[in-house]
Amino acid sequence: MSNGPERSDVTRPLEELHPNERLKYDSNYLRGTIEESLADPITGALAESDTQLTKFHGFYQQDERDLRGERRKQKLEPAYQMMIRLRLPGGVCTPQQWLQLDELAHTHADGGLRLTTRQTFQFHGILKHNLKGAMQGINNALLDTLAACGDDNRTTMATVNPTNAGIYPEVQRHAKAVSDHLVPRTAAYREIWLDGERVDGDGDPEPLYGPTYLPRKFKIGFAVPPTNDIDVYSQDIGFIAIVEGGELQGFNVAIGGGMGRTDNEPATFPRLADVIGFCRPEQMIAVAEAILTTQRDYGDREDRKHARMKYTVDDYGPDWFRGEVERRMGESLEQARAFHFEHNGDQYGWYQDDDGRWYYTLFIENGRIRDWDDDYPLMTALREIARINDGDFRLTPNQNLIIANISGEAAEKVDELLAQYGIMDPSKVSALRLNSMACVAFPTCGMAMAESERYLPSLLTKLEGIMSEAGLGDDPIIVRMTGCNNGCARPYLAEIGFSGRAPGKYNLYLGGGFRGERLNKPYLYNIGEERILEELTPMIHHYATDRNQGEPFGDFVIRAGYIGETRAGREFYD
Ligand code: SRM
Ligand code: SF4
Repeated sequence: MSNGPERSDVTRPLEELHPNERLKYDSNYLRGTIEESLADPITGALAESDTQLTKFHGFYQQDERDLRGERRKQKLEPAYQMMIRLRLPGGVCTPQQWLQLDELAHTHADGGLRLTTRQTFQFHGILKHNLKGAMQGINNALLDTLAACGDDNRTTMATVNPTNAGIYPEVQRHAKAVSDHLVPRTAAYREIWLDGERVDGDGDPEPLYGPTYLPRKFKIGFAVPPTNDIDVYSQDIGFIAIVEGGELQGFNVAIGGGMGRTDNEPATFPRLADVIGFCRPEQMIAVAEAILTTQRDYGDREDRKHARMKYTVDDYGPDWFRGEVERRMGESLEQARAFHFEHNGDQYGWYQDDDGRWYYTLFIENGRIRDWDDDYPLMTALREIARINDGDFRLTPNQNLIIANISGEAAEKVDELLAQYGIMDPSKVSALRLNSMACVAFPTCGMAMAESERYLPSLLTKLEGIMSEAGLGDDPIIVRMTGCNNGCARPYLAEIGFSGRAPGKYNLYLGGGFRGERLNKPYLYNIGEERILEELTPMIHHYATDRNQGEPFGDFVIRAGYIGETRAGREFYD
């Protein structure tokens, strides 16, 4: 462990840093030439430099990859389209907002909605000329997209599990407060999308971030034990609620989690956050700000693959980091308090809280909402449920949806609508599938190397067959898949994880913890389905016969010697 860094990257000349630092600096607080790009009728694309800046505004330029080859043959430019992501602290919206987003999906996007692994909505397939209308529609729904992507604090996650109903409103309030506190202040967003008055030049537009924002993306999440649905150890900052006698005492503070890694680059690795202390609720924002500004000042701005806070924490050590945070706060963190997690999944079906309010957690496979066909009009069913106009809609960190906090009368109507539209009853879905997640990947994600969301369902059908042959039909094993190494479905925390290497080829990871408490480890690289099934079949049968009572699959494969235990991110490849 080092005694601490001697220099702060934020004070170094821009020429020595990654070109994105200059781009941010020169953008006039995220304006760049976005307005000119939007006005250019010749292309469906934005200027290259603007595609970096628009992330801070909440959208990505993509192209429809299924059409790439055909468009190339026809000598056409790629089928450019935008993906918009909302900033939705704690993943909650009203039924009215749901209806507005549903309508926007039809008028401005591809007609569907995507629930993400960070509890927010994405619209896909938005053409450039529809962008401004979509952004204004989101604003009319009293929602926004500012900092949903980019080198800033992204959407803040918070446990939505209904069994935490008592403490839920308070934790939600904290998640929203910290998100609002850390949101960029630049007026560029209002000017460009909401036709606001130009205000550049007045005062300091970004007192917290400065002109170059953060070295890299930054993520915060709030977990309420025993539920670790948000995978708190994968966050840059994880706040773990400590509840005693039904009262929120404060939060344990965990720093330096992250999933991203790059194949064949062992200097990059997933890492779990370290718990560095405890803070009272009224200190939480000051703690978050001190951590974020420490990363702002000491994070690596030269190498974006080493720029996440997990590397700053790993390089300088959690003790140094804690000291710096306390120095900035002018007070010490208290000693971390005891807590215990039981699982990181969702709890499906109906639940009634102590006040008699009802909750229904629906399984939304890989978060994709659309009217699939006449037999599965999921989007229509949810629209009808939203029209009941009671309670709220909560997006879970596992890409599912909770129709939350509704009366008994509304619950009956929800039940009728679910039956009328034939919406999947989670009690009829295997525990394996209910505990699975896949990222978007093809056809929209520019980084995808293999299918994920479009492939995992069929692989799971095969694994379900093996599970039931082994007599494990009702047992949960956490399976997660991504189309590349970036880790968007947090696959390095899965008991069985996959990341795409090439079409039809995946790395297979084993040994993640059932409670999101342990990273897995690469088992085999670059293998196809046949080999995946060949490897997993005997392992699953072995698990069925030799597991200890209550032993999760991830623990079993370590005990049985299939894979070593990963105790720290740096050991991921050992
Ligand atoms: Fe992600 C980049 C989708 C959660 C790590 N992620 C992307 C992009 C924007 C691809 C790109 O840069 O061009 C993907 C857009 C695909 C598309 O077509 O929609 C994308 N990420 C997603 C979502 C939609 C996956 C999903 O199926 O739900 C999730 C949106 C979350 C949100 O609402 O904000 C999503 N991404 C995550 C998570 C999980 C989390 O945050 O809990 C991670 C791992 C945690 C972490 O950050 O360490 C994650 N995404 C990445 C990375 C790797 C970051 C790194 O540190 O190396 C990238 C690539 C990058 O940043 O360079 C990335
Ligand atoms: Fe795209 Fe890779 Fe993220 Fe999947 S993991 S959405 S393929 S960046």
